[in-house]
Amino acid sequence: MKLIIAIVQDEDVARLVSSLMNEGFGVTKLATTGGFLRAGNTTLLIGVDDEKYQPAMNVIEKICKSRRQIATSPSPVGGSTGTYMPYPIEVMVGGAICFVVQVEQFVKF
Ligand code: 2BA
Repeated sequence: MKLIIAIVQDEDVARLVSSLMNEGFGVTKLATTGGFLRAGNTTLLIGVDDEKYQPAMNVIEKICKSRRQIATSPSPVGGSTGTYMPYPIEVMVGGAICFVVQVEQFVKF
């Protein structure tokens, strides 16, 4: 069994969760925040049997789009004594960032 930890943009979540559920996958949704943009995103935990791993990844790949986002530059970490001038930056976010880990044990009580 594998656990897919997928960080996706909020815009893609409704369609992605529906598609995964329709195909019989179990999904847990967490509200998360990106460290760079400090904007909301969503992390999905999807536990899958090994033979269902690739079909699940195919659904994620099909639905999650990459998008350009204009954001204000994050404020410097660590504080500063001078004046800080935020400036707009463009970044390409997504489609989805996926971490895949082998599950040692799956127990349901
Ligand atoms: P954020 O950290 O808010 O990053 C949003 C987007 O900003 C990233 O998109 C990337 O294009 C850009 N970015 C991130 N760090 C940057 C930096 N130091 N300098 C310049 N640009 C930077 P994605 O790569 O698609 O990442 C989307 C979200 O996935 C991230 O949101 C973060 O929440 C998560 N993520 C990405 N890589 C991760 C990692 N290695 N570990 C944990 N979470 C990660």
